Amino acid sequence: MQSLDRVFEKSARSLAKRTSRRSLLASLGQLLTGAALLPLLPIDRTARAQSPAAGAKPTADEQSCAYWKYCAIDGFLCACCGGTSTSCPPGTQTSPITWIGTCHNPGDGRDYIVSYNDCCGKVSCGDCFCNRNEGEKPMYRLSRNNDVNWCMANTESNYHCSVSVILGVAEK
Ligand code: ABN
Repeated sequence: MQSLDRVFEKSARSLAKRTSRRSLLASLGQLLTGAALLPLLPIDRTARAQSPAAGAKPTADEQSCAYWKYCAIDGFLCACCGGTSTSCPPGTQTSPITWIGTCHNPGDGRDYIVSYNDCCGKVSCGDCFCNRNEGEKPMYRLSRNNDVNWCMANTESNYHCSVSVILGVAEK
């Protein structure tokens, strides 16, 4: 047992010699910042916006442009086009790149990070056009503008409609 204690003591002392408190705090800070920013990275979130489950029916809220989670959307609501607010209509593919917004849910008083994926591969749906654009900036700030066809990265680049997928709670 004593030898085990000695091994741990030795390795702890050697680690303490190699790292300062400041560098430890800096690494911890980097780790926390990285974890907080992870949901905002332009990573493939298509898994969250796949085809609707068999028999899935959109609610009246999902078909209304006034629904809180559509606060930053620009496009046709997939819930009116054969899909739901979170799933693309059958025969379309989800765009892997998206526009991200933050919407306030009056139901629980919290802000949520929402991803607006486009559904691609069919001509424009044409129903329930919804253009709310909260947080959008003019075209000269491309990454902050949502008037973009996110199907451009798909093999079928025709735009059909948009879904809105909640990614998480926005920390204040
Ligand atoms: N993201 C919706 C969209 C698609 C095509 C053109 C403008 C906006």
